[in-house]
Amino acid sequence: MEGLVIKSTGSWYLVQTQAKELFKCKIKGRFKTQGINSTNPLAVGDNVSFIVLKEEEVGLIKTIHPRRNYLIRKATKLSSRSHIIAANIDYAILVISLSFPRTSSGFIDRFLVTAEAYHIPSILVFNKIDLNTPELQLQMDEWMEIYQKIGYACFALSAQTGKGIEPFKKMIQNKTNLFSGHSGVGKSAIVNTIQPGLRLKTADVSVSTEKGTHTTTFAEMHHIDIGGYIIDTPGIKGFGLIDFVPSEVPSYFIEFGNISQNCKFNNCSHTHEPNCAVIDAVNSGSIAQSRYNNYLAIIKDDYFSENPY
Ligand SMILES: Nc1nc2c(ncn2[C@@H]2O[C@H](COP(=O)(O)OP(=O)(O)O)[C@@H](O)[C@H]2O)c(=O)[nH]1
Ligand SMILES: [Mg+2]
Ligand SMILES: [Zn+2]
Repeated sequence: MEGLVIKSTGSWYLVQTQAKELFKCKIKGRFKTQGINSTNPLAVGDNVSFIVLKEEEVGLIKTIHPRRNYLIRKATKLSSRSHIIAANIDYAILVISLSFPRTSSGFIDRFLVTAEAYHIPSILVFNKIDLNTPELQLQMDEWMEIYQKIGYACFALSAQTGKGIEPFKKMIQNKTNLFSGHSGVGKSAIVNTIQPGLRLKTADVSVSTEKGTHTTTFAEMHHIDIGGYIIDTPGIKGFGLIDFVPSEVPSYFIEFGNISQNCKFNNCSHTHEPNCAVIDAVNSGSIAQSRYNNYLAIIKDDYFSENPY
């Protein structure tokens, strides 16, 4: 049988079939997981083949299908092993508010860069538009223009009044969605307009870098009535910058891509080099100044000073 892992406890898995039947399953023996040195072989979102033997209560997972993407954490700070949080995520959704708490463009860009590194498409949701002053409205319009222009889907809505919710619902319908954002931006409120009664245990994102040890908790996927799932990640502080090397960062600023092919040096860091096409594009306005500033801030992060360019 074929199914989707919707819950993982570490020792057993809840697998849902196309027909929405649920099976408790286990794994037997060692599992090959695409060369990842992970503490857990399977995560929510994995598609698996399994068998259910006659008179057995528990199914047996035989194979895991290749993943489109996955979200991963180091098992502990110093560990070389990782913990896979979820796989095959359709959308990483960042909920933003401009009023209170205020989400910065630096935070948005760190999120987007991380999602690119994970190969997870992301969506920006500007919530609390009912609280927008003319000034905040102007700021929001500017940001939406920047991000839409480079290809990110943006939604402006209010979980409070319901304004703007419908197009967003259409977008995430029949998809597997992960919500992130600072505490208080309205993640729970939005999820509640989509699926009343669903209470996420998701930890709020308060910092953009990962420090300290991580609690190993297991994610869960909740089916939503409009179709699709919302991934709940208890104890996991949303996205943080993962271990990518600084030289990869430009490729995660998606609008740098084609432009940087015209840089004089093919390993251009777009910081100080002569004839840098990215810097030229910033000066001519085709790359947003805020994006470039956030790029500089990211490559200058503590993490990268230990792993220089
Ligand atoms: N005015 C207004 N308040 C909102 C909106 N969305 C959420 N809130 C309020 O913001 C606070 C935090 O929302 P919550 O959903 O708990 O945020 P979370 O921490 O991201 O889950 C609550 O008091 C909500 O009632 C909105 O669109 N407009
Ligand atoms: Mg909440
Ligand atoms: Zn350059």
